[in-house]
Parts: sequence; structure tokens; C-alpha cells
Amino acid sequence: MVYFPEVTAPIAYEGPASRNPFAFKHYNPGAQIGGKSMAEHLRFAVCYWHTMRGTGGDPFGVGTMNRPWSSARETMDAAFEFMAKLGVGFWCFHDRDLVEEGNSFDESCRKLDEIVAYAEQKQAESGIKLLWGTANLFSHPRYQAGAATNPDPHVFAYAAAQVRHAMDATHRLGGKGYTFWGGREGYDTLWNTDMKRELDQLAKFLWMAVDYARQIGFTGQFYIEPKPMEPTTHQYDSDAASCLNFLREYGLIEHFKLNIETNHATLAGHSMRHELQVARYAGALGSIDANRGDELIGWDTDQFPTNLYLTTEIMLEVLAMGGFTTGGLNFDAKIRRQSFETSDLFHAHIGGMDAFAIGLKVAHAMHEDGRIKELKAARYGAPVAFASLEECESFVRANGEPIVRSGRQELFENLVNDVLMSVR
Ligand code: XUL
Ligand code: CO
Repeated sequence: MVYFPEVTAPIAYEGPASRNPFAFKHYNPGAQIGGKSMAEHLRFAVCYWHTMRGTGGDPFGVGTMNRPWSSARETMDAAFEFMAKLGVGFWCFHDRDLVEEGNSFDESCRKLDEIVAYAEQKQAESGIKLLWGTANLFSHPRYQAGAATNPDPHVFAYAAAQVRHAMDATHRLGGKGYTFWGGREGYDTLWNTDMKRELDQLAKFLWMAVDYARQIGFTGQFYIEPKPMEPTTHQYDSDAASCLNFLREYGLIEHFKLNIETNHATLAGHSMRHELQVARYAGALGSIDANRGDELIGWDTDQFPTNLYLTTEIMLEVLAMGGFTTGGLNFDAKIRRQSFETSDLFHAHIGGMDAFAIGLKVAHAMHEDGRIKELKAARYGAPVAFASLEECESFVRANGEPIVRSGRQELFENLVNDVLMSVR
């Protein structure tokens, strides 16, 4: 069965002059930039939950997507056909995306093992790799009060058991990483919440995962994915800084990096670049969930990224950390409810990949151009070398009033546009 008949051959790079909507205009996987191919820089991943299982349903209406696949196997076949035609090297999943839960924990594990064996075969045939796996610890009603942070130890145990199996699956598929997104690890009201107990439980849960990874020889990278709210009112992994603080407080910092998502950053009241820098300066920038929000809608709309300033800023941070190691760009993004045809999945991913290819080119060009870096360096005087308040005072008494200088924000912004428009 062919699930995407509208695309008969793998999407090719045709260059900026092409008018073919099923072609890359900028993403040329083999093109070298700064000693690495575009494909190696960008490490695109397709996310199974939105792309393969997204229905188009929202709080006001049912699903709209026209999808010729339904069973777990059909969905897996469609996924690998899609990824091969798109030419991405990686994918990501939650355990429950691959197959629904069974009537008992036992049955759920059996169903998961079965489909994971099939995925293993599909990976071997295609060469497509697993960027990261995760467990869905937020959809089932048993997790309504959280998983690791649930007041009921029985639920904690259930979630931990589920994570064990999701880690086994990730390990079996050679996953480069394993992600924890605390969907319901937070609270709706502090009146019914013991925050200290919940945070202690969360740390305990993560330590169990670290121990288990050691036991089974899983050497993939653990990630925490910050998000401030939605579905809960407050999520403990609010933003990069609070995740880092939590990891340091509980001694977990060396075992985790962060998976930063654009729409989560903006929900937290930060820019994506802010979140990436906070993680990078802590040596904890691991991977990226590539999407964007809508400036006019307050919630997590998970749209495909097309904004070239955004992709440029993201790629500046990725280049500044020396490129991805285990991580990559996972399109945790969904097409709009009215984009219900399978061809829309291609348009969305092609657009996102092209936007990141441009971002990569511009970020690299900014580095080569050097003017922004120079101007920024010139804004700072020599490093602060004063050793004491007394020394500062003697300096001020000897040198008087500092000369105030322009921050040159508009000039910086002009340089960004200069470089952006010079890149082909
Ligand atoms: C939710 C979200 C998740 C995580 C994985 O906002 O981003 O899909 O990426 O659980
Ligand atoms: Co995400």
C-alpha cells in the first residue's frame, strides 16, 4: 500500500528558482557548510504523535485529518514511507503513539514490544534512526494528578514501570536520547498540593531512570523538556533556568540536558534564543523541538517554523555550541486543522526544513562576516579586574564619571538584515 501517492520520488533539492512545491529550495542535504553537510548540521526528525497520529481535533471540534492508515502497523508503514520520501534521518515517539494501551499493564507491554520489533525492522531497512523516545505519562486518566509527582505511590509505580518499558524500547531501537516532558508534573492549585513532596518524588523518579539506564547499558542522552503550563496551571519544569536549578538541587545535572521547544519558551515569556542560551551556558543544550507559537494566541499551537529570524537565532546557538551531538531538530509541530490532506504534511515539513536551511546559512554567514561579534565585543570594556569595593572606590575617585555609550540596538538589527539578505 502506498500512503503518499502524491509524492512518487524522494523530495529533491531544486534550488531557489524552483516552482515545484514538492522540492527543497534551500535544504540541500549534501551541501557543505563550515566543514559539515547540511544534513549533519540539522539532524531533522519527524515526530510520530503530530505527524502520524494527529487528528486535527481541538477543544471545539472533532478531528478533520484525512489519513489512509489506522492500525499500528499501517501507521508505522506510512511513517517510514513519509520519512524516506522526505529524506529525514531521524524520528521521535511516545510509547503510546506507536500502539494504544492494552487492557492490562501486561498487555500494554506486549503490544509495545510487538510494534517495536516491527519498527526495528523498518529502521534497519531504511537506515532511519531514533533521535529519542519517551513515555506518554499525561493522556491516560490515571495520570490526571501527575505521574512521578502523583500523590498516590501506586500511580508513581505505574508511571515508573511504563518508563522502564519505554526505555527498553528506546534502547532496543538504538535511540540517541530519551526525553522527559512533565506534562502533568505540576499543579492546578497550591491548596491541594505539597510541592516539596512532589519535587522530591520527581527527582527520585529521574534517579531511578538514571540507575536503570546504567543497568541496561543505555548510553543515550537524557533530556528534560521545559514547559511552564498547559495542561497544568504550573509545571515544575517551567523554563530552562528552573530545570537547571532542579537538576542541580537534586544532583542530577550531569545526567541530563535540555530539549528546548520554541512554543514552550514563548509560553514561559522568553524568546527561544534566551532559553537556548541559558541551556548552552550551562553546558546543557541537548536537542530542540522545532515549532513556533502564534503571536496572537496564548496557547501551545505547535505550528511549523517558517520565521527566518527564528531559525537563524536557533542555528546561531547550535553553531555556538559546536553543533548537535546526540540531539537534532524534531518537528514537534502540527499542521492546521484545515490542512487535512496528506500532501499538507509534505508542505509543512519541506517549509520547515527550508527555513532551517536558510537559518543555518545565515547563522554561518554571520559568523564569517564577523561584524556583529565585533560590535558586541566593542560594547564591553576590558573584563572586570577590580578585586574589592575599596579598589572600585579608588578607581572612581581617580577617574570620575563614566562616559555613557550607545547600545546601538538598531545598528545590530540592521546588520542582521544585511547578512540575511546577502545569503543565497
Ligand atoms: C508537549 C510536548 C510533548 C513533548 C514530548 O507540549 O512538547 O509532545 O515533546 O512529550
Ligand atoms: Co515537545
